[in-house]
Amino acid sequence: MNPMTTQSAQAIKTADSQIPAFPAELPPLPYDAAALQPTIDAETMNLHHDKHHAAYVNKLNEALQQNPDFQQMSLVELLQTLDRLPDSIRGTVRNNGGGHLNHSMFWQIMAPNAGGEPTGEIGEAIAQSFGSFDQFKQQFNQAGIGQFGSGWVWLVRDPQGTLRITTTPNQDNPVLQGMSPILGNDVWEHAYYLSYQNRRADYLNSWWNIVNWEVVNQRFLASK
Ligand code: MN3
Repeated sequence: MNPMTTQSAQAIKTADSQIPAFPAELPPLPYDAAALQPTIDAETMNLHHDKHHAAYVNKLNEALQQNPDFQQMSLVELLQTLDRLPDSIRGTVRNNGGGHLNHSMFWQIMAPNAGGEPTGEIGEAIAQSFGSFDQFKQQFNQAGIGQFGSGWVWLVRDPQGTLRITTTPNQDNPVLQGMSPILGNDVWEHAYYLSYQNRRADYLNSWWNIVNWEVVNQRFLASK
């Protein structure tokens, strides 16, 4: 048993624990593709959801099709026990299972007519942990800018219950490190390039205008 096994097998509390690994299903967007304009344009939303997320779902299903032993697990469980998977599908499951989990959260934590100051318990927790919402945003945006290449920037709850800002490469989800994702922004170029080109910082800054704090607060409560 390698040292990662003990850590990765530790059950974590997360709002995403009900998402099945198999069959993976593409959840519909909870709003119109144009609803998040001007922060995210409709073409980006359509490509991002209908092509990118759909591809993660399809590739995850293909990988698990021939591996019935892993079809009954939740997606979070599966990603927390990657070391049990056959070598032939481990990388595919990590990338596409992570992609499916990440994007399933992403659509939900955004909404039209949203943004503003965080409300509920998460608002208090952010102020307590980071000094203020503005300081939190600055640190989060800096981390997003600093993520080299494709990846995600996150607000997570660590196993000790502390709120932290982290980044992950590719489609890795914080559950791989035993952390519970509260909120995450996609900094792959496919998330912003049509409207923002290379200006990732502008995208990160604008994104706060569409964050659905009600859902983020529910995710925070579910992580406790
Ligand atoms: Mn994406």
